[in-house]
Amino acid sequence: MEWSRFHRHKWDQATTFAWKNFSSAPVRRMFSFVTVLGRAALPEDKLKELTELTQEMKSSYSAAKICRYDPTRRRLDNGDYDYNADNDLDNDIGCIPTLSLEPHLVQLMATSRDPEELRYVWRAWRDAAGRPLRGKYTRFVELSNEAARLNGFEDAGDFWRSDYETDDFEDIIDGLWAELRPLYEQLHAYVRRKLIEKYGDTIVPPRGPIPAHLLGNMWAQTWTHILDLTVPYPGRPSVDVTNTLRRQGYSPFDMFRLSESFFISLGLEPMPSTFWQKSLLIKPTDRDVICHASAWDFCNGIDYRIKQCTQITMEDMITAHHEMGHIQYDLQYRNQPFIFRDGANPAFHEAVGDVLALSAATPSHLQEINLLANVDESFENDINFLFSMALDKIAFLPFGYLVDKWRWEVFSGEISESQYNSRWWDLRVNYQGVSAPLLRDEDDFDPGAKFHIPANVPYVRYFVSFIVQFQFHAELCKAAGHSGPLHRCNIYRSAEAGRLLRNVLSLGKSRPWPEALSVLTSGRTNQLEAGPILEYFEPLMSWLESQNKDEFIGWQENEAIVLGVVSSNASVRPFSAVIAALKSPSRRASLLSSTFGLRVTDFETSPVLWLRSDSSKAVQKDGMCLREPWNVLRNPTDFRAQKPHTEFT
Ligand code: D0W
Ligand code: ZN
Repeated sequence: MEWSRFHRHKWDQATTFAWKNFSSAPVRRMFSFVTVLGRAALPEDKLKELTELTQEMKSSYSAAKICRYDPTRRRLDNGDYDYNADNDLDNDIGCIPTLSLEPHLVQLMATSRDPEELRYVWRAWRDAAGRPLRGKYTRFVELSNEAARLNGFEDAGDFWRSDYETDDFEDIIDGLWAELRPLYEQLHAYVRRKLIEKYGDTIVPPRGPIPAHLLGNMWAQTWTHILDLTVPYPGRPSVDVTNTLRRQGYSPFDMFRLSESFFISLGLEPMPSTFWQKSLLIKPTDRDVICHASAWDFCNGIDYRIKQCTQITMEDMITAHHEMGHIQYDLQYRNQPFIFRDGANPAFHEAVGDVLALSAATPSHLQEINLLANVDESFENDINFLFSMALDKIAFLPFGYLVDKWRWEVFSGEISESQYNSRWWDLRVNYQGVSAPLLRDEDDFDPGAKFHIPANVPYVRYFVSFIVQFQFHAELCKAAGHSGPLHRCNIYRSAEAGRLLRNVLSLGKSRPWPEALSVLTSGRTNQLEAGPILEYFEPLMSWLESQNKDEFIGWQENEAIVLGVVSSNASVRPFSAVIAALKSPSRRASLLSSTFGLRVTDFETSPVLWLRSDSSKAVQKDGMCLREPWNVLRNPTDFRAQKPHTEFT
């Protein structure tokens, strides 16, 4: 509040200048940023409401817990869980929800291979985290739009997209996705076949979308945790070093030191001493904290921190690099004027740590730091490595795109409140080719079960980051004198690569991002390009195509399998959309007719059945540097100082 008054005061002052006529371009640029007020443009009561609403959604999400899976409960005659039983809450009787997303559910989704258990966890999380937020989100959308319009934007989505300073941003990312979709479809088809080998074609449809609970991740956003089920050439040294990290007794602290050493090897900045004193790297046991990893710039040139409930896994080791990349960027632009202390665009901020991790995760680097035994550079080992990278970098792309596609449409009103969930699933099916493993309806709010929705963090930055980080990788590799295939490049210890990266990062937001790209590429391009990521994965693309010769590429929505949902005695709440409920058209038709009283012909004409119900850094980032820096300083509980290292022994 105090901050927004201050911000508005600055804004009042700034707007009195005829700044558009100033001769100095950097100063004009400063004014163009300062004169956007954001949510502080709202009248005070609404500003308060919006701030509290976001806070409530975020803490509600972060506090969500579910019950342990109990295979003895609530089953139908056919052995299925009775998800649609009236007595939904029975599941909570005699059970205190104790499992939290981090670490329990993350780990369950990653390691369980029991489809019933996975489906239970998948559903319970959405019941606990998503559903309760629906009403709040509706109001949140209204207020966000109001704030955006007061700033002269069409709606909040328009406001968010303005971060990218280009008029045709949506066309650009649409074009990038079109270039990458063929690779995604090949990966999807291959993984689907492997899942059929594991779970059978009554659970995974050979020509349909993949059920979203089987991909090793709560949101099916990255698929690295099903590497064991899908690895191209089994019986070779695994490129997942989780076990080695544990065997070698790595602590969270060690993982961050490891990450730091990569930055230092490039001649970049070490973490300042306050970082090691004040970061929170282990989940505390005495209080609830927001476990979702984050990196913080306290904007005083001294205080930089990471908060991460670190587990000893390869995934968290990569995340450590990711978060430290944010801090490195913060450090690189700390001498810029206050208003330019930000990423060239939000995707650049997301890319820095990942760029280093592209090198750090190569088998040759993992050998160099003793996490992997000798791996020869055979074709099979290369494919295994590229495949594991694709489960991360390629699998993520459609999700990275659709989260904001959904929000943009919500903000613009194209998706109305009564369609929140069904339109979410339209996008999930169309872009990712995944389907809900059980009936969803408009009481559900599945988008809300993903952190960035309640926390109101824009998401398309990650989509763009996953593409631009390969542009960075290619250019830094060139600077490092790498020759040979791009996926084998490791820029460790390259002062030249470090210098180039520093040149780009130290600009902060002082120049429009195309100019930063120009610096990166020595003038070759100033555009986002899919070329480098496609080049990186080219050997895998060829391999997948040869493996998928007999596969159906893509997915048909009407082939989706939703198991254990429609039962003759199920009481079905009002819902707005069902995608083909059972696999066999005849069984489906008879069940639908017995359950819903629909005639079979309703179904035959359209295999996709739509039943309409009648009833039916951003905030945080700005919070630190631009909006409410004192807020956090007033509440230091999240960051209680921790004694480095001793906690780990
Ligand atoms: C910040 N943001 C948190 C956390 C969690 C990154 C995330 C996405 C993704 C796979 C004060 C403040 C910002 C940073 C800043 C956020 C993570 C794990 C990794 C997408 C998926 C992947 C990389 C990304 C997800 C982040 N600071 N990731 O807010 O300075 O702007 O801390 O949410 O490999 O869905 O998990 O981006 O660091
Ligand atoms: Zn990030």
